[in-house]
Amino acid sequence: MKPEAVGEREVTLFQENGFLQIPEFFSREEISELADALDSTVEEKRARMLDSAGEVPDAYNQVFNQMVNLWVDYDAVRKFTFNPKLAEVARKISECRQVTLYHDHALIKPPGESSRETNWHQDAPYWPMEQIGALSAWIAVDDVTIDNGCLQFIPGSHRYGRLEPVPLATEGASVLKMQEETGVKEEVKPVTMEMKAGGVTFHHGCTFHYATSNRSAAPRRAHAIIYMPDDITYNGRFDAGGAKDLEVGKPFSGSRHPILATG
Ligand SMILES: O=C(O)CCC(=O)C(=O)O
Repeated sequence: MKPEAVGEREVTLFQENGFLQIPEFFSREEISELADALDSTVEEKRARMLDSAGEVPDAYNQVFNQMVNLWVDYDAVRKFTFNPKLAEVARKISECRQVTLYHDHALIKPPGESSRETNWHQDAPYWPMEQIGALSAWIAVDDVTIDNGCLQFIPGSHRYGRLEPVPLATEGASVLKMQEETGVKEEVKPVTMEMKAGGVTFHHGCTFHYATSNRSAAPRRAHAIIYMPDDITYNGRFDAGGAKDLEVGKPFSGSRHPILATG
């Protein structure tokens, strides 16, 4: 589907389900450019991070290797993070005037025996935002299937609002289990987002989502961008976008949080 064709039907789907899939958003040529960019930048950034901050816990790396804010240092990735069509779809489906970047991140799920599932979770509990409403675009850089860890969503789960964070490095932790323990009977009908490289899914920050471990022989590469609709303000917690000058209660702004689309 061409991004320009996103209209009322897709807006309604996103508002009702909390996610939207757009196959073939990027062409084969575009996605191989992003794949090359991720391959080189992720390695270089990892080496720099290890020098300055030490190792990320193994359990977390078995879920995925996450590289945040690649756009800041790498123009080849920035081109995708700032892609105006992607940002415009995020703006349209979240029905807002403009969207601002929170951060981008490469999410590489390693293959093999030690690969681990991405626990059922919501994103919003990890973000330093007063309001909910922020959303992610998740770009499949490889073909993704149930075997290598495509995303799965629970339709309508964004209506539960923001719950407690789920530890992603703890095996078996799950927002679904948490819901059960508090007496909420969730009708669990996950929808599986298999797609070819170049496809994109958008999900609301409160939508329950999950990915199996990567049982293939190659890494599962994805690049995700988090967008904040206009009314989102900073709540004072750690800003993974890297801004040092945000004011509590004020909208995210400044060079680390550029506006990516305006209606
Ligand atoms: O890539 C994954 O396995 C999980 C991605 C995710 O949780 C997200 O983009 O919010």
